[in-house]
Amino acid sequence: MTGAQMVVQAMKDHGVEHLFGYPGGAVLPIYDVLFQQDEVKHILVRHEQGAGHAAEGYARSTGKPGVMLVTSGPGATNAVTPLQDALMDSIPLVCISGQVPTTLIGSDAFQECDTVGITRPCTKHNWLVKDVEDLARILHEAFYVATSGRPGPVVVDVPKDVQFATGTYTPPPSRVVHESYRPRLDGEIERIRAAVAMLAGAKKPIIYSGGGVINSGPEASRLLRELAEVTGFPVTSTLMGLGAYPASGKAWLGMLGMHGTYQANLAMHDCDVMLCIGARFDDRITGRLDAFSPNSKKIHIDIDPSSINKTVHVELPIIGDVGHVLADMLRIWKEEKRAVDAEALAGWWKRIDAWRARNCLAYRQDGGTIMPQYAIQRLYELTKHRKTFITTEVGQHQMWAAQFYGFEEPNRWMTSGGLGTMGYGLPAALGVQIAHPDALVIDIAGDASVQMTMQEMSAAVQYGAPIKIFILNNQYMGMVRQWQQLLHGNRLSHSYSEALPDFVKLAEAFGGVGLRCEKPGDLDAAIEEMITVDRPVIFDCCVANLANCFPMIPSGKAHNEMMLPDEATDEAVANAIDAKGRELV
Ligand SMILES: Cc1cc2nc3c(=O)[nH]c(=O)nc-3n(C[C@H](O)[C@H](O)[C@H](O)COP(=O)(O)OP(=O)(O)OC[C@H]3O[C@@H](n4cnc5c(N)ncnc54)[C@H](O)[C@@H]3O)c2cc1C
Ligand SMILES: Cc1ncc(C[n+]2csc(CCOP(=O)(O)OP(=O)(O)O)c2C)c(N)n1
Repeated sequence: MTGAQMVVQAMKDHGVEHLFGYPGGAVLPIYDVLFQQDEVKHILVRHEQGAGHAAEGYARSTGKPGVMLVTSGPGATNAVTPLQDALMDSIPLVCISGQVPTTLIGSDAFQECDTVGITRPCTKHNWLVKDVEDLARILHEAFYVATSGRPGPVVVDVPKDVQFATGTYTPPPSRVVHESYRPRLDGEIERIRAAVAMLAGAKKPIIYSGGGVINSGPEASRLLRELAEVTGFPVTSTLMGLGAYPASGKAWLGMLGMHGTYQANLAMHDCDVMLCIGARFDDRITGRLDAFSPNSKKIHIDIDPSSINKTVHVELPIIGDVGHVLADMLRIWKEEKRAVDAEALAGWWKRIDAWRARNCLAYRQDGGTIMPQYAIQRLYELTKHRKTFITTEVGQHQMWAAQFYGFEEPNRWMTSGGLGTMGYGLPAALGVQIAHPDALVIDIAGDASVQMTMQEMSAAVQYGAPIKIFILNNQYMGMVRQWQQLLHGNRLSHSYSEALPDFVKLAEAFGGVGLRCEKPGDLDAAIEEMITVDRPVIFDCCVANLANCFPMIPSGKAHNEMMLPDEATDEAVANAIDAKGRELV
């Protein structure tokens, strides 16, 4: 086989049905092989960043690896953002890049860049293939590394002469045993036993779950629900873990962290035993580290040993896969006939309910302007009975989506958490829709973010992917404006979205459908119309310009120093002045 044929054969052997890519000189041999087969379907994006985010959406919504193909030089450098995004959010991504011929490497050849050098810090692992005889082994290893243990992105850089060369293709081994990389799945039983004892003795427990539960697969979510049921413990989750425990579940406290709920953050602050499941104590969660949950003993289940004690010291680490560890934990709980301290737990729930009564997500929908929170609530009510997937861009809309859209199942929520990449949501929606052609796929967007990868509307139209881009249009980089208002003396430096395009006309120019809604009373009908249109839609939802997203823990502050809606500085909002000296109301 030629190297190019091996690349495509390996994809088939690893069950790849869709590939997101963009051609160029250094990958033409691979494109030629793709042309001559129809098992692997190639989705032509409009920018390599779009290929990466589409592959991420595809991966997150299916549990399978996302695959992308890019050319050398600018193709590879355009892939850097999604690679780093996937690294931070633990998404399995296999990126095949073309490279200049081996004889030209290092000569400043046309479209040459040091792809392995550039992508080394933003991949879990990467390879430059110098000999066609190594190619099959490396491709199989790449799929293994991307999908096993803590998932992540990998790059296989294939010079053009290696794509033309012929060699022997070996199919993937039935079981990969890697010399040095062997992630541990089962947790140490004695530690799990100790964790069970700690949980049974808890008086003010909390379950803090994260993206690792989603990564582990649907069985892990089922076990999390069972653990919450068996113990009656309250559950909160990070942004990345939403849906693993249902938003309608009786133990649900809402998301925690910077824009998390009052009850979730105060319960984290005051708990005596914290069970962290597949989460990584991110700084949006901990706030001021020395004030983070000062009186609790912490148990941390994580597949990646480097996540343990990275920022927060834990008393009881358990290294292993969430699904495996929770199965053992529940088995031991039952075998040992463990029971919770019911009286203490009832008292703890009473306190939590008092915090909940603070109604921290309250907002007022009166007057003729659509409040962004109301728009998400209506979107949720009108789509919750369907098979709906939500992606987002980055900003206030992302946080309102996390707060007001109720996720009942895992793998339905795709957002850029770690890197916070504006421009993620539209291509991610394309990837999700390609994987789930019959589902309703909505990108909850901001007017600024959506312009970063808007060109992928063209790909959506080409592939008949009827994604819905639901823009909360506040004419601002709202999240930036919010920080400027609250933390930078109200100086709104360059956060006003000047010269916005007419999103309705833009949708039409792409061959999609454009809808606009300006009044709360028209919202339901407009959303219904968006849902029923079987084409890509851009929905321009004009919302209150100066609404802020609360609760908010300003960075570097402690959980109990949260800002709540009615404590917001109304004066600051009223006296806002933008970079051009305009007064804003
Ligand atoms: C504007 C903005 C605001 C934000 N505000 C918030 C906020 O208010 N609240 C919030 O929660 N986040 C917020 N985030 C997201 C935040 O930055 C982090 O991305 C997020 O908190 C990390 O989630 P996580 O801890 O679940 O970790 P992930 O990044 O999902 O990492 C998963 C962890 O689980 C482990 N793991 C992976 N697979 C397995 C497995 N199979 N078994 C066991 N362990 C596994 C990994 O090793 C890792 O440690 C915000 C982001 C943005 C852009
Ligand atoms: C690529 C990139 N550049 C800059 C930022 C910093 N940033 C975070 S939120 C935000 C504003 C987002 O505005 P918009 O998309 O309109 O959403 P809103 O906050 O108004 O809902 C910016 C600039 C980022 N996250 N990503």
